[in-house]
Amino acid sequence: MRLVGLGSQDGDEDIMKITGLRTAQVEVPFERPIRTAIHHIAGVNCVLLWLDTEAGVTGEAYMFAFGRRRTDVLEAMAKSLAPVVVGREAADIQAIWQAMWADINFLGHKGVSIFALSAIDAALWDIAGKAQGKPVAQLLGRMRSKVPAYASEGLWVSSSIDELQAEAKALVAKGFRAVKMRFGKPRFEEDVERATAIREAIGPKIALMADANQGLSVNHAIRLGRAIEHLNLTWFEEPVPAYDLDGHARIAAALDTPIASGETEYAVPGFADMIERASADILMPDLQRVGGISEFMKVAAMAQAAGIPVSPHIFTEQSLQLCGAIANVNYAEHMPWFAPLFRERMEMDGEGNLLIPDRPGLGFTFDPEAIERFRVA
Ligand code: SMN
Ligand code: MG
Repeated sequence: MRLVGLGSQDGDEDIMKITGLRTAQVEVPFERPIRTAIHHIAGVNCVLLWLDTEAGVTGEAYMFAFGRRRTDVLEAMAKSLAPVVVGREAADIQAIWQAMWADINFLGHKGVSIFALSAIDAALWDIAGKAQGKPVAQLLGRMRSKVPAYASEGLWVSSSIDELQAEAKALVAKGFRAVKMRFGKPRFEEDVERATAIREAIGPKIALMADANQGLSVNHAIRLGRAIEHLNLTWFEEPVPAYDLDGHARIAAALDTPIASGETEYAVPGFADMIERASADILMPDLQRVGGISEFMKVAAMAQAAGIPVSPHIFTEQSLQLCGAIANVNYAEHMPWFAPLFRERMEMDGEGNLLIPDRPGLGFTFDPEAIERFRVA
């Protein structure tokens, strides 16, 4: 096998052509259904994506959504990009990214088209790492070997106050030093009560975040935010609809608690707008909406220039490589929903940090048995 270089070191000779793009759909059920301010969900549907190369190195990535109808659309979008990608040199990641960006212009640079572009970009970085036998974090330039993690797998709107306290304590007992709850009860006083109960259960030293999943109005969010300032939340996430950047900015200006947002934003132009309008104190790019590994690094650099930390939204396994390379990361989000798909397991140290794998590529590979078990026809 020839190693792929970051340019063709042997002149113009192609060294590793992409020979095919394959997809499969899987559905991974939750142990029990959950509720946020805007979701009622029982599992995640994923489109797994493989890019094959002539050298036999395969890049892997995935997209996800809630429900099969949506993943059908994502899968079709990814397949529509195959002609732009197949036949090209796998190391030409930036060139392929730009070709995809140009190709999706008619559908637009937000939404489904970016999901597919993002997964292909992530698979290309996986190929680059696997071909060189290096983790993606090392290709990007390593910053750290572990990252503080917050537990995102519990504290849903569907839990009672007793359940919230028990869940929060269980997460701390598992080793987390930070936990995220969800807001979204109709009366803001109820969310105050729930946050107070969790703070009481975990004590003052464990970090507490809260996510309203775009479910509130600006006034509701400001009232709620003022009533919980003393609980010392690490952040208050997506208080209002993600597109309401001015609403976010008004809330951020009114509160001392940092406002986090960005999981529903797309690519450099979207994040440039967020930064320009001071709509968040913390940016949370999501690997499948930001434009893959390549665009994530650009957004992180823009945030760094503006003095803003970033915290990757879910995609925990793959985003660990980004956490390994981005200076201004504050926390990784620990979400175990997708763990059953992979052969490798996420690992924590004894101090609430996730370890950044130093396996080649993105460091997590699809488990063929799991794919068969979860496959949807
Ligand atoms: C969230 C939303 C949708 C899917 C997973 C998680 C939530 C979060 O907003 O930030 O964890
Ligand atoms: Mg969120």
